[in-house]
Amino acid sequence: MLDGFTPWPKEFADRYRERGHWGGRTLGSLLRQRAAATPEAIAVVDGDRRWTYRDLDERADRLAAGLHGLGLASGDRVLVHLPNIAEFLELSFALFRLGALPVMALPAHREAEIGHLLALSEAVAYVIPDTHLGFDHRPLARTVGQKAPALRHVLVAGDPQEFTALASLSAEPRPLPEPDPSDVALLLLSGGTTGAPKLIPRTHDDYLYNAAASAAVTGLTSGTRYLAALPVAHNFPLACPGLLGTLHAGGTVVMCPHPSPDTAFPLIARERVTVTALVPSLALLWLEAAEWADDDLGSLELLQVGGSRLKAEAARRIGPELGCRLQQVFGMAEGLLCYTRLDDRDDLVLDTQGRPLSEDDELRIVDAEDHEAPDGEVGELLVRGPYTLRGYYRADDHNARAFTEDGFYRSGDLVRRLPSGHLVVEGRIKDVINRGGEKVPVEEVENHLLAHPAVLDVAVVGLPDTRLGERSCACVVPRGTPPSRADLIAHLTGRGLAAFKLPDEVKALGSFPRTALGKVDKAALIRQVSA
Ligand code: OOB
Repeated sequence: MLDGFTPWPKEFADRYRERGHWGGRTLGSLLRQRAAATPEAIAVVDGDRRWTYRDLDERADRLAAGLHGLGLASGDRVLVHLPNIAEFLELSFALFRLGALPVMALPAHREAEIGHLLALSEAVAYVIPDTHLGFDHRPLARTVGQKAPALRHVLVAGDPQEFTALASLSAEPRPLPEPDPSDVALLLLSGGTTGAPKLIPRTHDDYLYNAAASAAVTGLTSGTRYLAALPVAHNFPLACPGLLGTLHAGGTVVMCPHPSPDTAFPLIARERVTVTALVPSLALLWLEAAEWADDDLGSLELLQVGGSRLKAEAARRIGPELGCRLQQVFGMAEGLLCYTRLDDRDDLVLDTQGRPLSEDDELRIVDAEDHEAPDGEVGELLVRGPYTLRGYYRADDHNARAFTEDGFYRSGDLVRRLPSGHLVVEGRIKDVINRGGEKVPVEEVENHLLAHPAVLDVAVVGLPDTRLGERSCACVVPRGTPPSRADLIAHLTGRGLAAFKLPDEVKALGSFPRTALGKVDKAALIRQVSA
């Protein structure tokens, strides 16, 4: 068992097996079985390349053999820093079969994050593209490589220069021992918007369940054509249900190099995409673009939106303007996933962030003293279950704070539960501005501001203030002429908002700083507007 991994206690593991959640299969076998069932079906489309299930299966075997020949072994970590290209799947399955663990870095990561991840994981190999969206990854590999004593190989998808070409590693398949399904299969990154990312161990058993159960609630079939628009190393497009869920269902993954409408819309039309996943800011951008774009989006049946709170104003526009159904997803790389269901009433789909995926997800909603909050009240969400971690990788001190004694993960999310079991995410523990003692609920103010015709996107932040402690600042990306503060105040007052919730300041910006996944980076935004 991987050192630095916290397994589930035996009685929980036994229960998850008895209940059929953990099937005792590896992620590598998922592809093996699909390739046996429908070898000629298209598994992945990347530009002009179309790989069948047989192609992908064989490529994964050949690469696994090549990596083995290079000296990579079960339990080794490999930092994967690839964009949305077919090689991502080939490599991931090769590593799953070898029992080596991909560490899923995001394309936007640079020297600080990559250096940190190499040190924390002690990865023996680092896999990069030659260039991606104008950024040459080889100089980055040179720089970080000097400070990573455990690193032995830099593997490059494309022109390797002095490094090793990924394509050169293809070798005659060799028998490899099957990894233990209860052992760690990959390491995901925590999605916090502050601090250095932590590593989240996900086992074959738990991640396969994550993908398969997600594919079921999302209604994926062999006819599914999933557009991978968000960076595929992230949990949402990777397994919620994403790439792995689509392959599990026997569908086709369409790799999208960039999530902008210019790139995504023509691909949706050409490949007859049926489902995709976006973060709210991108969903807004797609809504804007759909007004003038003439690409045929008629094949799109379902748009999943998650990662941060989708404001009701935006949620309402998705059905009519994109011509597809909306599914809200509230998830975390740590595990728990909540989905609105395909047959949920409209008000639940528009106004909630869904209900837990598994009947064995155990949720507690607690007040500041860890006491159960009264029914329907907002509190912090604590969770444990068949696909929620019991500890971050190599993080004993942090784990002592991030988990309760009995193994619940403290999500830091403030939620409220409806009688139907659906959750409404009201913010983060810290996403409240304390304005001289009055608590300004950030999400609520943002939602009202978004309804203003001149507001394309908005983020409300607290800035240090000598008098109030914190004052509120509404950062606005305008649609056309920026609205004045007086405009917005009149709008908010007109909607009946309490005076203390009115922004003390308004700043118009061209765009917001974003995290690697595309969430608004509020820490960076605060630095930017207070500079
Ligand atoms: C997803 O995963 P992470 O790990 O990048 O971020 C998790 C955090 C959650 O704890 C919550 O604070 C926030 O992102 N979040 C949402 C949300 N979905 C995630 N907040 C409000 N509304 C939502 N719908 O972001 C992620 C992982 C799997 C599927 C979907 C998203």
